[in-house]
Amino acid sequence: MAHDEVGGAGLPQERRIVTAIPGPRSQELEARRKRAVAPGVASSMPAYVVAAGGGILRDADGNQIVDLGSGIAVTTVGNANPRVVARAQEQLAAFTHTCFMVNPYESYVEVAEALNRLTPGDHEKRTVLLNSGAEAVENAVKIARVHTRRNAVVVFDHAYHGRTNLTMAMTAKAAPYKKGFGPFAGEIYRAPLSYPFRDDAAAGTKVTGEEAAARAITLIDKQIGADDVAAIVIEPIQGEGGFIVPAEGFLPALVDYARANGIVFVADEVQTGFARTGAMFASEHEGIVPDLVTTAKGLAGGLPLAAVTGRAEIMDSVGAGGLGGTYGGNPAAVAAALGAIEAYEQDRLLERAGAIGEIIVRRVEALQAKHPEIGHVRGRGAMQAIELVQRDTIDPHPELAKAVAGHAAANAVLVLVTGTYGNVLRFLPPLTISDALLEEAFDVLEEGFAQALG
Ligand code: PLZ
Repeated sequence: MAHDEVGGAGLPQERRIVTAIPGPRSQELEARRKRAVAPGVASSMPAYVVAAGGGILRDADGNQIVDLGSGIAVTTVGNANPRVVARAQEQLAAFTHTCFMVNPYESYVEVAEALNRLTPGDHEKRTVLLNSGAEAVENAVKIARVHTRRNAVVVFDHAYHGRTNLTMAMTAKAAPYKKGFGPFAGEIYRAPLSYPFRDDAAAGTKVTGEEAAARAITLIDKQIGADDVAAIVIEPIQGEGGFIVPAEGFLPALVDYARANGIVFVADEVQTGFARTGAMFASEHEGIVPDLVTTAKGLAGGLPLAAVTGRAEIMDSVGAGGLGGTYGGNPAAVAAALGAIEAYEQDRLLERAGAIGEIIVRRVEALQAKHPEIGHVRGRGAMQAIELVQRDTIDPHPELAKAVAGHAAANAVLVLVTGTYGNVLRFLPPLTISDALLEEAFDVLEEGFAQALG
């Protein structure tokens, strides 16, 4: 392998366009994929990756793509981060699996201890390890139901919690996540979110977080009854929904309501967790202390691992054997998590997320001054997005999002489109991206806007 094909920290940090993207080798692979892989699994950018690290994805044709997606908020510590790779490799050579439910191992306990220490609140906590974000959310609901002996679960407009049967019911958007996949799990109730951009436009005035919370709480009281609610589950900043940051005060009001009514408050930090927002967890920005926190994505630097962490008295409600799964807390994944956690704590990544956020906001605000189609700039730290609208309205402009993302992809910049209306471009690079690459990526996006809007 040539030196510059080595991934991780060794990959040269430059954007390179060697062929059209996707190039001939990627196209060949794409043709094979069409015959072999179920079409239900789609890819944003069909450039096949051979190595990645820093802020770069290198494809099978030698193109080097600037990564503004982090594999959807996973490679926050950088792809193939040396701390992650070294720990996982060492573990793989020692043993690959025992099943924690058969024979335990220390590294699982260490990750649980770290999560208990790092998640918001200094109360006594326990953790269970799982494989995916959806599985973590499912388990949080199981735990809340056993603890409260209640059934109802409150979720929000624009929410994303996963693709399994229970979490599909909790996810808001029908196509492509739910359409045709029912019947869905029962006892899931959807409340209105605080969505400042659209709330304020609809009301013609600023809707406060407290007002938005009152709207949700009225619905819960009138349509479910607080006494029947096991859990309120919410992403502190919605991810797939379009990086929607609720108005200040919304989350604290919901937490107060949950606490006053014996409802378990679950923060789904699967996408927001681990330094992404400039704090270890997004809940911290509003000083809320959730009863349970679900994590995954950034937790293990790319290996599949997820967790539910929460108050000991809630977690202890489930008896032995009630939680688990064959692979939950797999040895290689927990070793990787220990490497990733070490990186979060020792490589000043919280600070880096803040600095990346400042660059992104500066660039997109300059763009917004030129293009009023950028209706809203929002986010925290290295989790930023722009919502695109038809000029002088709040009508979504998904075609513009697609055109700009398409221009970026053709020019070796990966940017992910999201949001209920498909009109949000989100920027969530690995925290190991250089300032120079980030600026260059925004030069490309700027061209994309100029080209699409003339
Ligand atoms: N909760 C808040 O963001 C995963 C999904 C992409 P899994 N988001 C990306 C897609 O199209 O499948 C997510 C999330 C929040 C839960 C999940 C689910 O996590 O690890 O994908 O199951």
